[in-house]
Amino acid sequence: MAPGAALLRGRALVLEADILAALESVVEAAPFRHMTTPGGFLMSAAMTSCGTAGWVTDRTGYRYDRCDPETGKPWPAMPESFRRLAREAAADAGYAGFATDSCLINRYLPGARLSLHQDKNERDFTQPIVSVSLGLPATFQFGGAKRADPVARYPMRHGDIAVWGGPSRLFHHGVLAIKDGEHTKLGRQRINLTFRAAL
Ligand code: MD6
Ligand code: FE
Repeated sequence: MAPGAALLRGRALVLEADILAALESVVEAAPFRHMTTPGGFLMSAAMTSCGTAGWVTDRTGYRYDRCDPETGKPWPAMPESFRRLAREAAADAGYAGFATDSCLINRYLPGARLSLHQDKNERDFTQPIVSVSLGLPATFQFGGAKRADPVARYPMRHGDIAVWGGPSRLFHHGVLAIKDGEHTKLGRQRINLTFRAAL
């Protein structure tokens, strides 16, 4: 995709059953919610997290928090299958020893999107981002260091994993509006797992 970035087609499928079962228990403990951006907009993707830290946004800004603001309790623990998939995919992309402490889980219903942004709330930019696509297909946008840089589009299907780090760690990325459809395992939604080393 770019220097330091790789697209691993179907890479999550080896752990598919474990990942889908673990996803269900995480979402039961910390349900999806629509969060508000600092600018006051409701995000069209619903989110939750697991791991030591969860990504949150509200009127005061974007940050990582050890507790779910909805419950005041720690986020659900990172399932072992999640941790393993993130570590193995990162290694495949050239980032051995990726130790994730945070998985942001996004749920996109048809029509939901994510505008072009950088992931820059993490403490350690030497660690990559590992992004797992599940369910309905999506078009992933991957640009450059500057917002105005040219943007390439990649179709992301169930089981595909994008990894970006090193020279592309702070590159802009986003997701175009999800088209309606029905996925055999996940129904009418796209789920994205984004693993980070946050704290
Ligand atoms: C995706 N998600 O859903 C990529 N980044 O394919 C993200 O890049 C992302 O959903 C930061 C915060 C929330 C996100
Ligand atoms: Fe992002």
